[in-house]
Amino acid sequence: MKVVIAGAGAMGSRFGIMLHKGGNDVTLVDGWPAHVEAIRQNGVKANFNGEDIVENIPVVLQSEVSSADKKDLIILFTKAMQLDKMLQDIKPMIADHTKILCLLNGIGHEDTIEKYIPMENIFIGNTMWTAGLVGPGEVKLFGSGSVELQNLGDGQEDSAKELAGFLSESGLNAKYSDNIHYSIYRKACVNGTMNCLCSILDVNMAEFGATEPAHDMVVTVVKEFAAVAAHEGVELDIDEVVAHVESCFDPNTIGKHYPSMYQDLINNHRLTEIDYINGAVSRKGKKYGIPTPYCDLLTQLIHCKEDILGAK
Ligand code: NAD
Ligand code: AOT
Repeated sequence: MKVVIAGAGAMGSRFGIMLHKGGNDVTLVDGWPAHVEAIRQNGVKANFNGEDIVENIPVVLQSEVSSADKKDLIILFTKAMQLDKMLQDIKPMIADHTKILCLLNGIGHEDTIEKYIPMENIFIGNTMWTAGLVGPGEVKLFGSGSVELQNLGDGQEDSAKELAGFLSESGLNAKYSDNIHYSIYRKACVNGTMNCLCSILDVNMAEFGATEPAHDMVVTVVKEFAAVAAHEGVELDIDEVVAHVESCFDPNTIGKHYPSMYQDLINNHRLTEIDYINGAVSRKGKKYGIPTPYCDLLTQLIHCKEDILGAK
Protein backbone atom coordinates (compact mmCIF):
# COMPACT_ATOMS: atom_id res chain seq x y z
CA MET A 1 0.00 0.00 0.00
CA LYS A 2 1.42 3.39 -1.02
CA VAL A 3 0.67 5.80 1.79
CA VAL A 4 0.93 9.59 1.89
CA ILE A 5 0.86 11.67 5.01
CA ALA A 6 -0.53 15.04 3.88
CA GLY A 7 0.59 17.45 6.58
CA ALA A 8 3.70 16.07 8.27
CA GLY A 9 3.90 18.24 11.38
CA ALA A 10 3.72 16.71 14.85
CA MET A 11 0.95 14.16 14.25
CA GLY A 12 1.77 13.51 10.61
CA SER A 13 5.33 12.71 11.64
CA ARG A 14 4.08 10.33 14.36
CA PHE A 15 1.85 8.44 11.92
CA GLY A 16 4.55 8.57 9.23
CA ILE A 17 7.20 7.18 11.58
CA MET A 18 4.98 4.40 12.95
CA LEU A 19 3.75 3.32 9.49
CA HIS A 20 7.29 3.47 8.07
CA LYS A 21 8.68 1.46 10.99
CA GLY A 22 5.85 -1.00 10.22
CA GLY A 23 7.44 -1.63 6.81
CA ASN A 24 5.11 0.46 4.62
CA ASP A 25 5.81 2.63 1.57
CA VAL A 26 5.30 6.07 3.13
CA THR A 27 5.76 9.55 1.65
CA LEU A 28 5.41 12.77 3.63
CA VAL A 29 3.93 15.88 2.01
CA ASP A 30 4.25 19.20 3.76
CA GLY A 31 4.07 22.92 3.05
CA TRP A 32 6.81 24.19 5.40
CA PRO A 33 10.05 24.46 3.38
CA ALA A 34 12.46 24.46 6.38
CA HIS A 35 10.81 21.31 7.77
CA VAL A 36 10.88 19.49 4.43
CA GLU A 37 14.51 20.45 3.87
CA ALA A 38 15.52 19.25 7.37
CA ILE A 39 13.80 15.89 6.79
CA ARG A 40 15.46 15.55 3.36
CA GLN A 41 18.87 16.21 4.86
CA ASN A 42 18.61 14.32 8.17
CA GLY A 43 15.43 12.19 8.18
CA VAL A 44 12.70 12.74 10.77
CA LYS A 45 14.35 13.01 14.18
CA ALA A 46 12.17 11.88 17.04
CA ASN A 47 12.38 11.35 20.72
CA PHE A 48 10.18 8.25 20.71
CA ASN A 49 9.15 7.30 24.25
CA GLY A 50 12.50 8.51 25.60
CA GLU A 51 14.68 7.03 22.83
CA ASP A 52 16.28 9.24 20.15
CA ILE A 53 15.57 7.79 16.71
CA VAL A 54 15.88 8.89 13.07
CA GLU A 55 13.50 7.64 10.41
CA ASN A 56 14.45 8.26 6.79
CA ILE A 57 11.12 8.86 5.06
CA PRO A 58 10.76 10.33 1.54
CA VAL A 59 9.31 13.84 1.69
CA VAL A 60 8.01 16.36 -0.87
CA LEU A 61 6.84 19.93 -0.61
CA GLN A 62 3.15 20.24 -1.42
CA SER A 63 4.09 22.58 -4.28
CA GLU A 64 6.19 19.71 -5.78
CA VAL A 65 3.54 16.96 -5.81
CA SER A 66 3.74 14.93 -9.02
CA SER A 67 0.98 13.26 -10.98
CA ALA A 68 3.35 10.37 -11.83
CA ASP A 69 2.94 8.93 -8.36
CA LYS A 70 -0.64 7.90 -7.53
CA LYS A 71 -1.24 6.71 -3.98
CA ASP A 72 -3.52 4.14 -2.33
CA LEU A 73 -4.09 5.90 0.99
CA ILE A 74 -3.75 9.55 2.00
CA ILE A 75 -3.87 10.40 5.70
CA LEU A 76 -4.68 14.06 6.28
CA PHE A 77 -2.87 15.74 9.18
CA THR A 78 -2.82 19.45 8.40
CA LYS A 79 -4.20 22.01 10.78
CA ALA A 80 -7.88 22.60 9.95
CA MET A 81 -7.29 25.96 8.26
CA GLN A 82 -4.66 24.36 5.94
CA LEU A 83 -6.89 21.49 4.82
CA ASP A 84 -8.49 22.97 1.71
CA LYS A 85 -5.16 24.13 0.25
CA MET A 86 -3.56 20.74 0.98
CA LEU A 87 -6.38 18.92 -0.83
CA GLN A 88 -5.91 21.18 -3.85
CA ASP A 89 -2.15 20.56 -3.86
CA ILE A 90 -2.27 16.76 -3.52
CA LYS A 91 -4.85 16.31 -6.32
CA PRO A 92 -2.18 14.86 -8.68
CA MET A 93 -1.60 11.94 -6.26
CA ILE A 94 -5.27 10.99 -6.15
CA ALA A 95 -6.47 8.12 -8.36
CA ASP A 96 -10.03 6.75 -8.60
CA HIS A 97 -9.24 4.15 -5.94
CA THR A 98 -7.34 6.43 -3.50
CA LYS A 99 -8.76 6.38 0.01
CA ILE A 100 -8.60 9.50 2.20
CA LEU A 101 -8.53 9.30 5.98
CA CYS A 102 -9.09 12.51 7.97
CA LEU A 103 -8.09 12.47 11.66
CA LEU A 104 -7.96 16.22 12.28
CA ASN A 105 -9.44 17.64 15.44
CA GLY A 106 -12.61 19.66 15.03
CA ILE A 107 -16.00 19.31 13.42
CA GLY A 108 -17.23 19.24 9.81
CA HIS A 109 -14.05 18.53 7.79
CA GLU A 110 -16.02 16.17 5.54
CA ASP A 111 -17.68 19.26 3.98
CA THR A 112 -14.24 20.38 2.73
CA ILE A 113 -13.05 16.90 1.67
CA GLU A 114 -16.23 16.12 -0.28
CA LYS A 115 -15.32 18.93 -2.71
CA TYR A 116 -12.30 16.89 -3.88
CA ILE A 117 -12.96 13.19 -3.20
CA PRO A 118 -15.95 10.93 -3.94
CA MET A 119 -17.84 9.99 -0.79
CA GLU A 120 -17.09 6.24 -1.12
CA ASN A 121 -13.35 6.94 -0.70
CA ILE A 122 -13.66 9.18 2.38
CA PHE A 123 -13.00 7.82 5.89
CA ILE A 124 -13.22 10.08 8.93
CA GLY A 125 -12.24 9.65 12.53
CA ASN A 126 -10.26 10.95 15.43
CA THR A 127 -7.23 10.00 17.45
CA MET A 128 -6.11 10.01 21.07
CA TRP A 129 -2.42 9.86 20.06
CA THR A 130 -0.43 13.03 20.79
CA ALA A 131 2.75 14.58 19.39
CA GLY A 132 4.82 17.73 19.64
CA LEU A 133 6.89 19.52 17.00
CA VAL A 134 10.26 20.54 18.49
CA GLY A 135 11.50 22.37 15.38
CA PRO A 136 12.01 21.72 11.66
CA GLY A 137 12.47 17.97 11.16
CA GLU A 138 12.17 17.09 14.81
CA VAL A 139 9.30 15.76 16.93
CA LYS A 140 8.67 14.51 20.44
CA LEU A 141 6.42 11.46 20.78
CA PHE A 142 5.43 9.90 24.07
CA GLY A 143 2.56 7.92 25.55
CA SER A 144 0.08 5.67 23.85
CA GLY A 145 -3.10 6.38 21.90
CA SER A 146 -5.79 5.04 19.64
CA VAL A 147 -7.70 5.79 16.45
CA GLU A 148 -11.39 5.41 15.67
CA LEU A 149 -12.61 5.65 12.09
CA GLN A 150 -15.63 5.02 9.87
CA ASN A 151 -16.55 5.17 6.20
CA LEU A 152 -18.63 8.12 5.00
CA GLY A 153 -19.85 6.32 1.89
CA ASP A 154 -22.58 3.65 1.97
CA GLY A 155 -21.40 0.05 1.79
CA GLN A 156 -17.74 0.80 2.64
CA GLU A 157 -17.78 -0.76 6.14
CA ASP A 158 -15.42 -3.59 5.13
CA SER A 159 -12.94 -1.08 3.67
CA ALA A 160 -13.09 0.92 6.92
CA LYS A 161 -12.42 -2.23 8.97
CA GLU A 162 -9.51 -3.14 6.66
CA LEU A 163 -8.11 0.36 7.06
CA ALA A 164 -8.30 0.11 10.86
CA GLY A 165 -6.53 -3.27 10.64
CA PHE A 166 -3.84 -1.78 8.42
CA LEU A 167 -3.11 1.03 10.91
CA SER A 168 -3.11 -1.40 13.84
CA GLU A 169 -0.46 -3.57 12.16
CA SER A 170 1.90 -0.63 12.76
CA GLY A 171 0.85 -0.25 16.39
CA LEU A 172 -1.59 2.64 15.88
CA ASN A 173 -4.35 0.83 17.77
CA ALA A 174 -7.18 1.68 15.36
CA LYS A 175 -10.78 0.54 15.62
CA TYR A 176 -13.80 0.72 13.35
CA SER A 177 -16.59 2.84 14.87
CA ASP A 178 -20.23 2.48 13.86
CA ASN A 179 -21.02 5.97 15.21
CA ILE A 180 -18.08 8.15 14.26
CA HIS A 181 -20.01 11.42 14.57
CA TYR A 182 -20.48 10.58 18.26
CA SER A 183 -16.72 9.93 18.63
CA ILE A 184 -15.84 13.14 16.78
CA TYR A 185 -18.11 15.24 19.02
CA ARG A 186 -16.73 13.37 22.08
CA LYS A 187 -13.13 14.20 21.09
CA ALA A 188 -14.18 17.77 20.16
CA CYS A 189 -15.31 18.12 23.80
CA VAL A 190 -11.73 17.32 24.90
CA ASN A 191 -10.39 19.99 22.53
CA GLY A 192 -13.24 22.43 23.26
CA THR A 193 -12.21 22.47 26.92
CA MET A 194 -8.50 21.61 27.15
CA ASN A 195 -7.11 23.36 24.07
CA CYS A 196 -8.57 26.81 24.66
CA LEU A 197 -8.52 26.80 28.47
CA CYS A 198 -4.89 25.59 28.75
CA SER A 199 -3.89 28.24 26.18
CA ILE A 200 -5.73 31.05 27.96
CA LEU A 201 -4.58 30.00 31.43
CA ASP A 202 -1.02 29.06 30.36
CA VAL A 203 -1.10 25.60 31.97
CA ASN A 204 -1.00 21.94 30.98
CA MET A 205 -4.09 19.73 31.34
CA ALA A 206 -3.16 18.42 34.82
CA GLU A 207 -2.61 21.96 36.13
CA PHE A 208 -5.98 23.10 34.76
CA GLY A 209 -7.66 20.01 36.25
CA ALA A 210 -6.25 20.83 39.67
CA THR A 211 -8.12 24.19 39.80
CA GLU A 212 -11.37 24.48 41.75
CA PRO A 213 -13.59 25.77 38.87
CA ALA A 214 -12.30 23.24 36.31
CA HIS A 215 -15.11 20.69 36.75
CA ASP A 216 -17.95 23.23 36.41
CA MET A 217 -16.34 24.77 33.33
CA VAL A 218 -15.91 21.37 31.66
CA VAL A 219 -19.55 20.46 32.38
CA THR A 220 -20.83 23.77 30.98
CA VAL A 221 -18.81 23.51 27.75
CA VAL A 222 -19.71 19.83 27.24
CA LYS A 223 -23.42 20.72 27.66
CA GLU A 224 -23.14 23.32 24.90
CA PHE A 225 -21.47 20.81 22.55
CA ALA A 226 -24.14 18.23 23.49
CA ALA A 227 -27.03 20.61 22.75
CA VAL A 228 -25.67 21.36 19.26
CA ALA A 229 -24.84 17.69 18.59
CA ALA A 230 -28.36 16.65 19.65
CA HIS A 231 -29.79 18.98 17.01
CA GLU A 232 -27.80 16.94 14.46
CA GLY A 233 -29.08 13.63 15.87
CA VAL A 234 -25.96 12.85 17.93
CA GLU A 235 -26.97 12.22 21.56
CA LEU A 236 -23.90 12.67 23.78
CA ASP A 237 -23.93 10.99 27.20
CA ILE A 238 -22.90 14.09 29.15
CA ASP A 239 -21.63 12.33 32.29
CA GLU A 240 -19.56 9.87 30.25
CA VAL A 241 -18.09 12.64 28.07
CA VAL A 242 -17.24 14.79 31.12
CA ALA A 243 -15.49 11.77 32.69
CA HIS A 244 -13.64 11.21 29.40
CA VAL A 245 -12.49 14.85 29.29
CA GLU A 246 -11.45 14.77 32.94
CA SER A 247 -9.44 11.58 32.46
CA CYS A 248 -6.99 13.89 30.61
CA PHE A 249 -6.19 15.64 33.92
CA ASP A 250 -4.20 12.61 35.17
CA PRO A 251 -0.53 13.66 35.36
CA ASN A 252 0.55 10.01 35.25
CA THR A 253 -1.01 9.43 31.82
CA ILE A 254 -1.63 12.43 29.57
CA GLY A 255 -2.05 15.35 31.98
CA LYS A 256 1.40 16.84 31.37
CA HIS A 257 0.57 17.31 27.65
CA TYR A 258 0.20 20.89 26.46
CA PRO A 259 -2.57 20.75 23.84
CA SER A 260 -1.70 21.48 20.22
CA MET A 261 -3.44 24.88 20.47
CA TYR A 262 -1.06 25.82 23.29
CA GLN A 263 1.93 24.68 21.23
CA ASP A 264 0.71 26.76 18.28
CA LEU A 265 -0.42 29.92 20.00
CA ILE A 266 1.69 30.28 23.12
CA ASN A 267 4.95 28.66 22.00
CA ASN A 268 4.96 29.57 18.31
CA HIS A 269 2.51 32.49 17.91
CA ARG A 270 0.61 30.61 15.22
CA LEU A 271 -3.09 30.91 14.41
CA THR A 272 -5.31 28.28 16.02
CA GLU A 273 -8.08 25.84 15.10
CA ILE A 274 -10.57 27.53 17.46
CA ASP A 275 -13.03 28.30 14.61
CA TYR A 276 -13.30 24.53 13.92
CA ILE A 277 -13.86 23.59 17.59
CA ASN A 278 -15.66 26.02 19.95
CA GLY A 279 -16.19 28.43 17.04
CA ALA A 280 -17.97 25.70 15.06
CA VAL A 281 -20.30 25.07 18.01
CA SER A 282 -20.97 28.83 18.32
CA ARG A 283 -21.85 29.11 14.62
CA LYS A 284 -24.04 26.01 14.69
CA GLY A 285 -25.68 27.26 17.92
CA LYS A 286 -26.63 30.53 16.22
CA LYS A 287 -27.97 28.64 13.20
CA TYR A 288 -30.04 26.23 15.35
CA GLY A 289 -31.19 28.86 17.91
CA ILE A 290 -29.21 27.23 20.76
CA PRO A 291 -27.36 29.55 23.19
CA THR A 292 -23.62 28.73 23.51
CA PRO A 293 -22.24 31.57 25.71
CA TYR A 294 -19.11 29.72 26.92
CA CYS A 295 -18.11 28.66 23.40
CA ASP A 296 -18.78 32.20 22.13
CA LEU A 297 -16.54 33.72 24.83
CA LEU A 298 -13.78 31.09 24.56
CA THR A 299 -13.65 31.61 20.78
CA GLN A 300 -13.37 35.37 21.23
CA LEU A 301 -10.72 35.07 23.96
CA ILE A 302 -8.56 32.87 21.73
CA HIS A 303 -8.96 35.33 18.86
CA CYS A 304 -7.96 38.16 21.27
CA LYS A 305 -4.86 36.18 22.26
CA GLU A 306 -4.04 35.55 18.57
CA ASP A 307 -4.22 39.33 17.97
CA ILE A 308 -2.21 40.19 21.11
CA LEU A 309 0.55 37.75 20.16
CA GLY A 310 0.50 38.75 16.46
CA ALA A 311 -0.21 35.11 15.52
CA LYS A 312 0.27 34.12 11.86
P1 NAD B 1 1.30 20.80 13.28
O1 NAD B 1 1.09 22.26 13.44
O2 NAD B 1 2.44 20.17 14.00
O3 NAD B 1 1.47 20.49 11.74
C1 NAD B 1 0.49 20.94 10.83
C2 NAD B 1 1.16 21.68 9.70
O4 NAD B 1 1.70 22.93 10.15
C3 NAD B 1 2.32 20.93 9.10
O5 NAD B 1 2.21 21.08 7.71
C4 NAD B 1 3.54 21.64 9.64
O6 NAD B 1 4.67 21.56 8.83
C5 NAD B 1 3.06 23.06 9.70
N1 NAD B 1 3.83 23.84 10.68
C6 NAD B 1 4.04 23.50 11.97
N2 NAD B 1 4.81 24.43 12.57
C7 NAD B 1 5.10 25.35 11.64
C8 NAD B 1 5.84 26.56 11.65
N3 NAD B 1 6.45 26.98 12.76
N4 NAD B 1 5.92 27.27 10.51
C9 NAD B 1 5.30 26.86 9.39
N5 NAD B 1 4.56 25.72 9.32
C10 NAD B 1 4.46 24.99 10.42
O7 NAD B 1 -0.10 20.08 13.63
P2 NAD B 1 -0.42 18.78 14.51
O8 NAD B 1 -0.25 19.10 15.95
O9 NAD B 1 0.27 17.63 13.92
O10 NAD B 1 -1.97 18.66 14.26
C11 NAD B 1 -2.54 18.12 13.07
C12 NAD B 1 -3.99 17.82 13.37
O11 NAD B 1 -4.06 16.80 14.38
C13 NAD B 1 -4.77 19.02 13.93
O12 NAD B 1 -6.11 18.96 13.53
C14 NAD B 1 -4.66 18.80 15.44
O13 NAD B 1 -5.69 19.45 16.17
C15 NAD B 1 -4.81 17.29 15.50
N6 NAD B 1 -4.27 16.64 16.69
C16 NAD B 1 -3.08 17.05 17.25
C17 NAD B 1 -2.60 16.37 18.37
C18 NAD B 1 -1.28 16.74 18.99
O14 NAD B 1 -0.97 16.22 20.06
N7 NAD B 1 -0.44 17.53 18.33
C19 NAD B 1 -3.32 15.32 18.91
C20 NAD B 1 -4.50 14.92 18.30
C21 NAD B 1 -4.96 15.59 17.18
C1 AOT C 1 -5.20 15.40 23.12
N1 AOT C 1 -4.75 16.54 22.51
O1 AOT C 1 -6.06 16.56 20.68
C2 AOT C 1 -5.12 14.19 22.51
O2 AOT C 1 -3.48 18.59 21.52
O3 AOT C 1 -5.06 19.01 20.07
C3 AOT C 1 -4.52 18.31 20.94
C4 AOT C 1 -5.19 17.04 21.34
C5 AOT C 1 -5.58 13.07 23.16
C6 AOT C 1 -6.10 13.17 24.43
C7 AOT C 1 -6.15 14.40 25.04
C8 AOT C 1 -5.69 15.51 24.40
